[in-house]
Amino acid sequence: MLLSLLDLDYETVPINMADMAHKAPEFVALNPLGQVPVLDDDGDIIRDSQAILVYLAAKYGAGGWLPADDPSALGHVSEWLSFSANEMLHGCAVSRALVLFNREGDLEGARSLARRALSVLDSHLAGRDWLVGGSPTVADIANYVYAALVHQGGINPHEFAHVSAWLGRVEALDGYIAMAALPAPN
Ligand SMILES: N[C@@H](CCC(=O)N[C@@H](CS)C(=O)NCC(=O)O)C(=O)O
Repeated sequence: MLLSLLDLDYETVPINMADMAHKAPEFVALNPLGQVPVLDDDGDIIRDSQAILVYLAAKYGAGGWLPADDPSALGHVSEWLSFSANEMLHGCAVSRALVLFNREGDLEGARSLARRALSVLDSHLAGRDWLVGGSPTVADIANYVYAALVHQGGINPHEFAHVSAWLGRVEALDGYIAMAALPAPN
């Protein structure tokens, strides 16, 4: 999504996880964790979606998306990147994976973590357009996808009014690109 928001040329290489292509030697050579996503920018290989967001914003963001010169704002962006990789992943993404892939696991526990994470996000977004400062940052993008897809885990993100309005603001950005199961661009 950030590649598109930054209007960069890129090629998407699908990895067939059902066939365990993410654990094949050629993929593990790119990411020893055997996880997607991985970015290859002219031979510079960056793994992990939060790391990829930071890299792209720092390299191509022209001063937007990452408040690199403002230690306080940068600290708050890092808080929300961490929140996406922890609370949002373990709540929203795990609920979704348990439902979509019919996996064994504690679905009610994951849904309760998801609701708690969405409530924290909702309270923070009351009276604010973006997670940090007055314009969108990588913190918004990192959290957006988990919140926008949580309906696939059986939770309606629009029950959270401020989250719902913020999802709409992300979807109205120039260059917003839909992914499977996400709303089409306005
Ligand atoms: N913190 C990482 C998590 C990456 C991750 O868990 N990716 C999942 C798919 S969304 C994966 O590749 N799982 C396969 C595995 O862990 O073996 C990120 O945000 O990139």
